[in-house]
Amino acid sequence: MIQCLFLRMNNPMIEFQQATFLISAAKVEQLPPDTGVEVAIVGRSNAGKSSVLNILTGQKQLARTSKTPGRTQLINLFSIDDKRRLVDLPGYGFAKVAESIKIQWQKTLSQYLQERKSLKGLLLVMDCRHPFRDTDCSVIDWCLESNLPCHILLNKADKLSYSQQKTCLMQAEKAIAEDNIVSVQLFSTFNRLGVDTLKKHLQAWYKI
Ligand SMILES: Nc1nc2c(ncn2[C@@H]2O[C@H](COP(=O)(O)OP(=O)(O)OP(=O)(O)O)[C@@H](O)[C@H]2O)c(=O)[nH]1
Ligand SMILES: [Mg+2]
Repeated sequence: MIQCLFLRMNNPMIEFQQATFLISAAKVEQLPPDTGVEVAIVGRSNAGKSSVLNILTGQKQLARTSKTPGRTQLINLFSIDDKRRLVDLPGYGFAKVAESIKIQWQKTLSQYLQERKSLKGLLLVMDCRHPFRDTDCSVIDWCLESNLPCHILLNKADKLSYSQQKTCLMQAEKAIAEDNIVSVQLFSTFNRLGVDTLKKHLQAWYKI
């Protein structure tokens, strides 16, 4: 009991619903000081990254969502408290973006991933109907090489039947050979499938 209390004092429940918008940055140089703990949401364009942030914080319009891929074009930061932040990153793999913007964005993304010391984990959002596309796999490989925890959300699970969901999860677990660095779960921002599991996962990452 005493041990339990001690653990809770050192790792208080994260109040995701208190999240507020902090800043939109076009470049890594514009980000706030690199202190505390940051968790970033990455994934292909239209996978549902901004929707994940909204469902997690219980605020429908905190991050802008859209049916048009490529909606999030800046690094959007949200503050949960004075030491913890969530980051909504622009999606990759959107074909209609001009080549020059794609190259610039890739540079910014890799600079952010490589240099940001407060980045303690990545939430990799995939559409469960089209998982593990090229850049997704590069992100996972990079996490393994850099020892950065990566938690995969197989989003839009509401589009699959129960048995399809089971198969999808099983195949994903096989593909990543789940270990301490990479983990995976089913998710749906439409019916809140997996929200509690995700919160528990983040609770560990946000421990200071
Ligand atoms: N069916 C279903 N649709 C979803 C789910 N999550 C998001 N969507 C829809 O997918 C579309 C894209 O969602 P966003 O959250 O804007 O996706 P994003 O990854 O932030 O997109 P970009 O910012 O363009 O990279 C929207 O129409 C959402 O309503 C889900 O769990 N199920
Ligand atoms: Mg978005």
